[in-house]
Order: sequence, then structure tokens, then C-alpha cells
Amino acid sequence: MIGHIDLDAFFARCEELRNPELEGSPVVICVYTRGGDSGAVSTSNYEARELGIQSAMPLSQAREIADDETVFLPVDHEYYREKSREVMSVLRSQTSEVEEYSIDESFFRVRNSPETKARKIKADIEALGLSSSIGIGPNKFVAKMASEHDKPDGLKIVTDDEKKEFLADKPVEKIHGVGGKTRDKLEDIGVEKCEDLRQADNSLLVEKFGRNKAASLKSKSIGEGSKDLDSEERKQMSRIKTMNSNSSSYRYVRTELRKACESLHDRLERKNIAFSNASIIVIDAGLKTHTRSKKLKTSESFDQLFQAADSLLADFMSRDIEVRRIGARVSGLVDTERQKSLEAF
Ligand code: TTP
Ligand code: MG
Repeated sequence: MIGHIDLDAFFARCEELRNPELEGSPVVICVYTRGGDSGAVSTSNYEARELGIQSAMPLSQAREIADDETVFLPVDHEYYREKSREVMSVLRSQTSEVEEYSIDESFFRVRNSPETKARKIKADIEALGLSSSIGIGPNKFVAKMASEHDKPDGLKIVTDDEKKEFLADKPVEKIHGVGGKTRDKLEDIGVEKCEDLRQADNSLLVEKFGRNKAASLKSKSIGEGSKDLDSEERKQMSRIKTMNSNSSSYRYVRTELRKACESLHDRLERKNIAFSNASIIVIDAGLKTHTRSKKLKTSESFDQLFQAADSLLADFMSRDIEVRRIGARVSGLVDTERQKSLEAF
């Protein structure tokens, strides 16, 4: 099975840890913009959530509903990252296969005794002063839904037999990949819960979303999903083109590289992925593979990708080489849907 762990009120809990006097008071972590009072709520502890203060809320609104006890603090990513690393190393000491998914979430493989394993992980994390919720399921999708199920300090195990019933009442927007637009379109056709999605007319879904997305929605609605964990090394994507004929012309190879970048970028866009490293892969006439890489600012843009790849190519082609295949690769991948929800305000 697959486990998913999500820390409870993570940034806020970190602040309580370094300043125990905060415990019991509502705590709001803020992202300030333009230095002053404007900005948004990054997260809040459960006491602040009781008052209605939650992630992505404008600060002005949070201040209106806050009480006298409420403490507002600026985000301190550096410190949270340090805590996150401690958690990840606890996890790695307990299970060999881990996919770090965000600063406070990971997937991990569970081979046996799911409940014992989960309790042990939770206890070790508690010893670090943090609280976590764990979900275990037959795949990543169900595991993630399960970890949210009885947050905070939750532990929920959903077996393959139970998954359909477990998901039936869950709102469709909880499904990874269902953002605001998709949710609205689904609502238009009366689909609000996973159960509704199961019943929904297939041809109507295809008409609204296209064949691929319709199929993916249907399969999620019955709790299907991937069990593959992306380890860091695997977090890269590439596209390679074989040219019609070998060439040592920069201009010709560049045209093919552009096509490879286009196709790679399409795929990134479909999966909502940004990158922070671009490479070219050159396979020469003697079938030897050469790669050149460039570190970038995290980006989703085609121009960034192609410009980086092109400058690597220009440099590479300045020597005499006959190219047989040319490709582009990106790594340092970030799920932007997740990122956007983190930054949304
Ligand atoms: P979450 O796991 O979504 O939130 P959380 O850990 O604070 O609370 P929960 O108990 O519900 O899991 O996100 C992890 C951290 O990411 C969170 O502590 C702060 C940050 N974050 C933002 O900065 N903006 C956001 O909109 C969200 C949702 C999270
Ligand atoms: Mg969390």
C-alpha cells in the first residue's frame, strides 16, 4: 500500500515550537506584500481556524475576524525547511521508499502492518514536537484523500475494498487536478461528489473535457490511481527527436530542438509542472550521448526552456560534431497546481 503524510498546521506549529508561549492562542502566519499591512494568510493554527482564519485569506479580512489574543507572524521559510528536513529523515529511517511531495507532505511505500508503521511514524514525528496526519490506501490518490479525512492527528487506512465507499461523498474538487474551472464545469452538469462523477454520462464528460481528462476523472471517481513513487532522480522529463538525416548545421539541429522543446513543454503544461533545470541531449553520429545543463529560475515558460536549450546548443555546436538525435530535458520539477494553491491570495 501507499502512505501519505501531511503535517498539521505546519508553519504555525513550527512557530509554536520555537515559542511555546504561543500555544493555546490563535496564530496566523502571514505573507506580507508591499511591506505593509496588505498580504495573505499562509496558514493558521487550529485555534485561529476556529475563528474562521484560513490559508489564502487576505490579511485585512483575517485582522477583522481575529480576537485580542491572535498573534500574527511573518513566514520564515528557512526555519520551516529545516523542520521539514528533520521530518523527512525520520520518514526515511522508517521506510526505504519515500517521495517528498511538498514541504509538509510525503508519500511512502508500506509493505506490511500499515497501522503499526503509521503509528510509529506519527510517534517519531511527535517526538520532534510536530503533529501529523497519515492516510494509507491502495494508491497515492486514495492515500492523500485518507490523510485529510480525519485531520489533525489523523490516521485513516482505506483498503482496496473500501475505497469506493470511502470516496463516494468526497467533493470532486478534492481530486488532484480538479481546480476551480473544472469544478465549475462539473457543477454545471450536476456533479459535486465523486459518486455523482461515477454516475455521470460518459459522452457528456468527453464533450466537456475531452477524452483524456474525462477518462482520468472517471478513474479517479472509483479510486484508481498510481502507486509509483517519484524519487528525486526520476523527477525529470525529456523528449528526443531523431533527425531525418545527420547534421552538423546548428540552424537545422536548432529547428529540431525547438520541436523537442515544444512537445516537452506541452507535456509539462498538461501536468502543471514547472522546472528549474534545462538540458540538451545530443546523440552524435557515432551514437555517443552528450548532455549539457543549465540551472534556471523556476519557470513554466516555453521561451525560458527553449532559450536555455538553444544557448546550450549554440555553445555545443561550435565544435565540429554530427548530430543524429537531439533532445531536451528538464529537472528540478515542481507541481505548479500545488504551488499556486500555496501562493494563492
Ligand atoms: P497545508 O498542509 O495545506 O496546510 P497546513 O499544514 O498549515 O494545515 P493542515 O493541518 O490542514 O495540513 O500546507 C502546508 C504549509 O504550506 C502550510 O503550513 C503553510 C503553507 N501554505 C501556504 O503558504 N499557503 C496556502 O495557501 C496553503 C494551503 C499552505
Ligand atoms: Mg499540512
